[in-house]
Amino acid sequence: MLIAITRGVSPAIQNCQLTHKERQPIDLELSEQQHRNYQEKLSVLGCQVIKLPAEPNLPDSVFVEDVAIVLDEMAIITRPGAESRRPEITAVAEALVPFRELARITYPATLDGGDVLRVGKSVFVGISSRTNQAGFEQLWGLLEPLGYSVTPVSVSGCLHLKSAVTQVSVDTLLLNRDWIDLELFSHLRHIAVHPDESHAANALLIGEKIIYPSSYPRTRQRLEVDGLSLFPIDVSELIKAEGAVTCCSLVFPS
Ligand code: CIR
Repeated sequence: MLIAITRGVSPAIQNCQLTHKERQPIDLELSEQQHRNYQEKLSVLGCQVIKLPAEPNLPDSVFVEDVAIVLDEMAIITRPGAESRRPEITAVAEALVPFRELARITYPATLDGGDVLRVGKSVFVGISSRTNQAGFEQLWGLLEPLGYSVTPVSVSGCLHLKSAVTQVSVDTLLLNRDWIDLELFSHLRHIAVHPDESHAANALLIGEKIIYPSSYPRTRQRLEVDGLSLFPIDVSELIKAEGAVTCCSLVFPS
């Protein structure tokens, strides 16, 4: 059984962190509806969805991916790079206690889960405006003894590593070549985002199905031509908050 931890959209989402996007009005009701649709998709794809309550004082707290990394062996509670996001860890850590032993990233390290891409036993860690070298080193210290290879990846031009590259099948990555050094991923197949859709590399793989934003039809076509099975979803309001589909859940086997 797969578990998916999610958290409701904060009524304060309008005050979210933004790094590469201009602030635009976010329709709260619509964002809540889109988020419910997202939870529904997770459920249809076989996840038991845990729905944490919205946090009125934590604008970015719907983006639970950034506060934990869940592996078979343990869950690692991060220390998010944006100070305003650090209180987000409390409720997610509590929700993870029944499932995993917890480890923690601590000062002076910063690490956002959006910067951590795991492909089998290979873990890639974006060094970004949110994740620092100490964050990489602490994660390496936890995972290397468990047999993972842990590789730093320089991220520029986008918020997180997973804004630039995500996994769409057991051996295939979806990526934006302008934001990522292809060399590091040369052992895997690649599908590039359509040049008109720079933000289209964030896809959420659940088993062999992909939850994918409907905002990127040209890249979607590339994925479908490759034989991949897509579940499109409108997350336009969450995209305005610089989020996408991986960031709204933590999915892991129970
Ligand atoms: C932030 O800047 O932290 C949020 N507004 C967006 C976080 C999105 N997280 C993710 O893609 N993993």
